[in-house]
Amino acid sequence: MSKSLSATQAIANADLILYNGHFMTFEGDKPYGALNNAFITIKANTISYIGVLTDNLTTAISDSTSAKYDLQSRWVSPGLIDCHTHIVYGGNRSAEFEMRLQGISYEEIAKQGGGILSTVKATRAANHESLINSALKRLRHLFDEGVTTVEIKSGYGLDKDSEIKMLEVIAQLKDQVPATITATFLGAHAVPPEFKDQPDQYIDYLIAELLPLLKEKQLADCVDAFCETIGFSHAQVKRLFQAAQLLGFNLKLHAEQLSDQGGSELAASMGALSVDHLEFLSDSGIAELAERGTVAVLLPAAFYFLRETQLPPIDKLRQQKVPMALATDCNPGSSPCTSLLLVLNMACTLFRMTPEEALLGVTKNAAAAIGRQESIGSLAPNKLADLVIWDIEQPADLAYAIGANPCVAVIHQGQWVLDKLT
Ligand code: DI6
Ligand code: FE
Repeated sequence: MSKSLSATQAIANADLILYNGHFMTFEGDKPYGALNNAFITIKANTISYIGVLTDNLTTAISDSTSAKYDLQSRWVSPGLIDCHTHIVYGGNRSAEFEMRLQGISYEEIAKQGGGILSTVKATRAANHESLINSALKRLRHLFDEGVTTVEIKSGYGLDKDSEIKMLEVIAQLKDQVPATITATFLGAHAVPPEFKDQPDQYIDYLIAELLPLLKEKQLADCVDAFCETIGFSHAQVKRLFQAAQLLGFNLKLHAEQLSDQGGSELAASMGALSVDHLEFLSDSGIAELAERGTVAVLLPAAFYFLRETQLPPIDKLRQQKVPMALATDCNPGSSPCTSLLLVLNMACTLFRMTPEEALLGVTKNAAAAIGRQESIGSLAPNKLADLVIWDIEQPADLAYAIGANPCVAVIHQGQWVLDKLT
């Protein structure tokens, strides 16, 4: 880590200076970590300084030959982070949506071989190119709203070749998008037809055939699973996680979405980065998350789309100071959502989170949910320069408006990747 520069040194050495704006830093004790009438300097891909403007510094900025951008009192936030998506998949599930509108439940559709398994069929049949193209269309919506980091899970292949194909697609996307992508292996998303009624044998297969290969090819950062009656049991997840941990993978878990399986306690006790969904999280689960500092990732768009009624225990998570993150869960079955700004509004409206909690959930806490809190998620010297410029009057506007997109410009690792002003 480089040592911190003085303001005047940083201004003199900067590649880019944004000044005359307000910053949500998510550092320090103020709400949103707000810094008013401030500036930020960027050197290469990194923030070199952020601070309040004084007359002397304003003069230093106007004297400097660095590239400059007058924010004209706009707000700047860290690049938004969507820390839980299944954005790579084949096919389309709107017919299933229509079935649900006729009264057939998500679980019933899954039991009949629809649901996740219908996307598995379509994803297995799709080639790399078509998976990349359909994912890019969805990713563009996220980027257009200021998302600079996206976690993407596999889990619609469920055999060696197709899971590898999905992870290769995710790796290829990394080179094609103006954002950071992280990859998570979700082989234990559903039991594939080849292992029907043999979930233990499928877990054995994942442990023996897939995990070592993924390690060797470096195709995944994290290992995830779906711990649920229609997914995998506590014991099966534990076996998979033990093997994954031995190979050095970070852990995440879909837990307590439709019932309480004790998955959160298991994952937290094993040091998982996050547990996700959590509508049925128990008090002992909350205590374990608090003790381990595990991030609770809440997915209000899935809650909304499945018309769930059991709310995640937000008050208790808040009281126990469990870090809460938010994500789109973008997937074809339970959350066909490509708007992280809409998720902010849903988190406030449906879950009664505050706008500040919601914004922390897509910045600082989302960074922790993917193990990147050292480099992204807040605005501070030595962090990567991932920034969004917003045309808003105050930070809460981002969670308040429905269907608005006040994103004006985006910088990813020091580079302008979107600029709607020019
Ligand atoms: N929980 C979800 O909400 C998604 N996966 C999971 O484990 C749904 C995936 C799908 O229906 O395709
Ligand atoms: Fe999910």
